[in-house]
Amino acid sequence: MVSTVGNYDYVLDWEFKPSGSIEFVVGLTRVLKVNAVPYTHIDQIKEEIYGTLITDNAMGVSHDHFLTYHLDLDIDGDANSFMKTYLITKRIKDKNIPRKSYWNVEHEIAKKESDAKIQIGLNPPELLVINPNKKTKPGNKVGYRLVPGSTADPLITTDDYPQIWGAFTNYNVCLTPYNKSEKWAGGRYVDQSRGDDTLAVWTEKNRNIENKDIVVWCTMGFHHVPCQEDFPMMPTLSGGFELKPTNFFEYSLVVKIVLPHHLSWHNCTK
Ligand SMILES: [Cu+2]
Repeated sequence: MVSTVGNYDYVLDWEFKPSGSIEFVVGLTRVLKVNAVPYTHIDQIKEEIYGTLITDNAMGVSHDHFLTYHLDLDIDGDANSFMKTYLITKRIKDKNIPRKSYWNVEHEIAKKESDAKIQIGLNPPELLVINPNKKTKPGNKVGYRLVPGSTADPLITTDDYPQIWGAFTNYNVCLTPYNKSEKWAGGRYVDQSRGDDTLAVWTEKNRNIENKDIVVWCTMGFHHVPCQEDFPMMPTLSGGFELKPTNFFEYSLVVKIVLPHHLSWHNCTK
């Protein structure tokens, strides 16, 4: 699928993998937006400019791209929960053990919308949507893990008007209970609004999201400092994220076990 916003084409694609994962990919391409400037060489520039001089009299403007996916997941039914799995470093206190530390996992179920606002950062928890009412044979709750790929945090301040309109980018992942009227993360009219109809405003209601029909909002971001190779036609800049089965299937889907036919070995006595 290709959708065009401004000068760009956004090529949106997704694919089921043999492992049971679902991969989402976005590619950005086409004509770079440029501003006319009087310069033909960077030595002539004595003021602050807001991009890169990419050819004579043309500046590629520094800018952002943010894309939010509205993922109305139903993992083996519509009553789901959002679980954060933290990887925790632990000290070993027993002096008789030569090792000093290990790590283990701690799970936390998000009860309210405020528990599920995620800024990925350097050491994020694993993010899963589980069905707390359905279990596998060993007793694990069935789930799919969201593996964010291209994330970016906004670089302008939260009191700046573009960021009030674009406040859905304040977090890389948000959760809401399903609501038919909440479909567009930036609201229906975006820059013609006062930012009062966005994902950021909806989540301030702090509704219960445990064991409910929930929606995952996954926001991808790209900060784009143009370079000469982007002009005039930009090579594709791509990123994506993945939904990965996690205790959803009873075994690995990439292992295909073929039962052997009966064999008789001439030199075998049994
Ligand atoms: Cu761009």
